[in-house]
Amino acid sequence: MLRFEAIKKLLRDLDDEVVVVGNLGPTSDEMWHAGDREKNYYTYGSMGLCSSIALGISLNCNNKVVAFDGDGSILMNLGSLATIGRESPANLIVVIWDNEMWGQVGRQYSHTHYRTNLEDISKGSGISRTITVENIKQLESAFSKALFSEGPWVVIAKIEEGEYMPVAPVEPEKTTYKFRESMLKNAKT
Ligand SMILES: Cc1ncc(C[n+]2csc(CCOP(=O)(O)OP(=O)(O)O)c2C)c(N)n1
Ligand SMILES: [Mg+2]
Repeated sequence: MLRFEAIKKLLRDLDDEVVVVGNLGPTSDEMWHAGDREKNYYTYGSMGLCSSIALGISLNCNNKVVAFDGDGSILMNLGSLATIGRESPANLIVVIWDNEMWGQVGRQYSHTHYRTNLEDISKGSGISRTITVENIKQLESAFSKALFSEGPWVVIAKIEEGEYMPVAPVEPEKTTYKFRESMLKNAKT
């Protein structure tokens, strides 16, 4: 499965109120090329922080919040899974795009290519709703189940690395400003 094809499918019919936080680099680029959304939050530069940022957002709003994380980034901040297990927000879905590599910086194999199992680590962190998917059909079915049930969910999506899209023309300050404005429209009181 190619991440860009999968991202296009998952975002195509997604409710406008669902927040999607993108891992740095190609994942955020692909989210933008799939169609920019008010509630997309792109984390350029912030390796390891995608799921942590999504966790923080999920604890402060009633929207469903989705992290589109990467295997390398999650490996750099495994504590984020432990904290997600500890806080257990029902509105959080973490999708880990697992290409078994640090793709953007040279496609070196990551630990998931060897013996590290991120689904087992999620379960060991107290996250009971987990699944590993290998193709788009399985992913769509897991994602829709996660959207319409209580989480937190961790979905490990095994992907092949494809060609990269051009870097998206987004700036961190503008992304944050636009995203904050959009969240304030329906802020918790
Ligand atoms: C703290 C920090 N260390 C290293 C980098 C350089 N870097 C940028 S992307 C990346 C790999 C990310 O891997 P993964 O999350 O699996 O995403 P992929 O590129 O495979 O889509 C690295 C090492 C960085 N941006 N920040
Ligand atoms: Mg990777």
